[in-house]
Amino acid sequence: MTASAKRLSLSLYLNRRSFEEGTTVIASGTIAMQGQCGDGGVRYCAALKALADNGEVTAIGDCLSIDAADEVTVYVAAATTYRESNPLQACLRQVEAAAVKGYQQVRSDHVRDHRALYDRVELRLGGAGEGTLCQLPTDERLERVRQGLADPGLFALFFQYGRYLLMGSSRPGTLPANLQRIWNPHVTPPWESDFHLNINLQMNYWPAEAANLAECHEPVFDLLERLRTNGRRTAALLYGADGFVAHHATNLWADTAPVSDVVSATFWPMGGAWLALHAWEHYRYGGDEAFLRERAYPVMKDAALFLLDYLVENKQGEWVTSPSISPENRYRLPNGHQGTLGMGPSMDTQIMRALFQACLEASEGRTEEEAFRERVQGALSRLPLHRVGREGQLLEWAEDVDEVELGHRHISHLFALFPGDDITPFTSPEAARRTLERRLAHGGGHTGWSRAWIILFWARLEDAAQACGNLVALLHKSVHPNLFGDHPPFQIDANFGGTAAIAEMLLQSHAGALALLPALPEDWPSGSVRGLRARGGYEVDIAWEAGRLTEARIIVARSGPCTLRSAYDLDIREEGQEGQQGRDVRLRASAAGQTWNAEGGRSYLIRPARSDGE
Ligand code: FUC
Repeated sequence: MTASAKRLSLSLYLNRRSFEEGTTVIASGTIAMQGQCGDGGVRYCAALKALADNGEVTAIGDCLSIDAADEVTVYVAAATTYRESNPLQACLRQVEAAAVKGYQQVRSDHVRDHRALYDRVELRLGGAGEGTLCQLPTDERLERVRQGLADPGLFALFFQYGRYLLMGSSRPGTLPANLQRIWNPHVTPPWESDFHLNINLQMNYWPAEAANLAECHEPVFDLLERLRTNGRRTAALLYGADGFVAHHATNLWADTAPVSDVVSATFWPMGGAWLALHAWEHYRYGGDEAFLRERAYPVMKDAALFLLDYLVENKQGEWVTSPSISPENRYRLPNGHQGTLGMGPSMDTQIMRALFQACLEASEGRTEEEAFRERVQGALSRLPLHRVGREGQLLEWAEDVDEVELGHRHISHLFALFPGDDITPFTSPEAARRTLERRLAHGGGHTGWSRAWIILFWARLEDAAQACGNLVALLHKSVHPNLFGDHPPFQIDANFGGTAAIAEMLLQSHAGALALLPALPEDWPSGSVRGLRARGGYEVDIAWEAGRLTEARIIVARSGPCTLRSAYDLDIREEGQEGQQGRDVRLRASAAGQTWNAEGGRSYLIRPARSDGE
C-alpha cells in the first residue's frame, strides 16, 4: 500500500472467526495466529510481517498498529502440520525471507513464474468493440452479456481465468485442486472441500493437458500413488480383491474406503479407475515413455486388476460391476420402489472399457505382461455394449428403468462421449444426443459443473450452436460476478470444465484424429488461438475469419502419422527448416480424415485448399 497525499494509518490482525485460535506478537512488526482443525486435526499457523516507510509499527494487544506511514508492505505466510512439524517456524522463515527479498523482487519473481505458464496460450475471440469492452470491470461485462449484448472476449477471459485458477492452485509438489482450493474462505467448507472422484476432481483437470498446463496435472499423479497404496489395502480387506480401489471421494490423506452412508454416492468402486485414466491422458498428450512405464502403467494396471476381480457375470453372460451405482442418480422400479444399487451401471462399463483398452495399448509388445493382457482381452470381450432405451436414450443402468430425476446433474452414462471417446459423431451418436436433450428438457445443467460437462458433450457432438448456447447459460446462471463457478456458495469445477469446453470447441484430438474448429459458434466469426495441445504430441495454432479457418499451424513434437479431419479441403505445407524448402501435401479432407507422416521438430502450415490450377 502506498499513500498518495495523506499518510497511511491502519491496524492489522489475524482471525478466522471460528475455531479458537491464539494470536501472538512475535516481534514489533510480526504477529502469528495458531490453531487446530478440531480435536486431533492438523495444527495451522499464519504469520504476518509489516514494514512501514516513514511510519511506526507498534503492537497493541494482538494487533499491529501503523501510524502515518508513506508506504506499508505486508508479508503473509501460512503452514500446517500436514507438511511442517513446526508451522510457526516455517511461517516466520518465509515472511523473513520475503522481506529480505523485498516487495519488488517478490512481485517480479511471481510475474515471471506466472507468465511462463500463462503466455503459452493466447485466445482472441474478436468481436466489435473488443478493445473498449476489455476496459470494463468483469462484473459489468458479465451483466452486459446477461442482458444479451455481444462480448465474445468475455468467453476468452473465462477460458484464461480457468487456466489462471489451475496455475494458482495446482503445481508440482502441491495437493491437487479440490472443490474450492486456496480460495476456500470456510473452516468447515461445503463437502469438506474434498476430492470428489465421481466427476469433480476429474473435471478440475480436464483443461490441464489441452490448455497447455501439463505440469499442473502432476499433483493428481502424486495423489494417485497414495490412493494406490491405501487402495490396495481397501481392495483386499473389503472385497478380497487384488489391485487398488478408491470410491467416490477422498481427502488429503488419500482415504480409499467408502466415506459415508449416502448409498447413491458412496458405494461406487470406480473413482480410482477413472482417475488412473488421467495418467494415461498425460502420456497421450506428452508422450513421456518413462512416465508411462514408471507411473501411469503401474497405476492403470492396479486399477484394472481390482476390476478384473470385482466383475461378476450377469444373466446374459456379460461381465459387470456389482454392486455399484450410477453416480448419484436413482431409478424407479415398475412397483414404484426407488433404488440406487444395481449390476453394471453404464458408466462403470464405459470407464472399464477405456481403462482396459489403455492397458492393452500401454503394454503392447511387453512379453512379461502377456498373462495380464490375456485377462484384460478376455474381460473386454465380455463387457456389455451400449444399450438404448424406449425413448432412444442411452441407458444409465443395465435395464430400461425410469430415472427418478430426469434432469439429474450427473450425466454419467455419457462418459463414453466425454471424457471417453467411444462415442463420436461417426459412431452412432444419436442415443447420446437424445440423452442430452432429455436431460436438458427436464432442467439439466442446473449446477455449474453439470453445465460445463454438457458443453463438452455438445462440442464432441460437433454441435456448435448447442455448445455455445450452454456456454452462455453457464455465464448467465452459474457464475458469480468475479466469474467463480457457483454451486452455492462456490465450487471451482465449473471454471475448469468451462475452460476445457472452450478448448474442445476449437480443437479436438480424440479417436485418432485432429479436428480444427469442430464446434465453432456463429457468435465467434473471427478469432485466433495459439498454443493449444493435442494428443499425439502437437501444439496447434488456428486463425479463422467469417467462421472459416484461414490458417493453422501444427507443431510436431515427435515423429509419427498425423491424421487431420476437416469439413472442407485443406492444403498442408511442411514448413522448411532453416534454408530448406517446405513440402506441399495436398490433403483431401474428409470426415474420416487424412493421414501423413509428420516429422518431430517440424511444423505444418494448414490453409484452405487452393482451387485446381491455382
Ligand atoms: C458431487 C455432486 C454435487 C457436488 C459434490 C461436491 O457429489 O453431485 O453436486 O458437486 O460432488
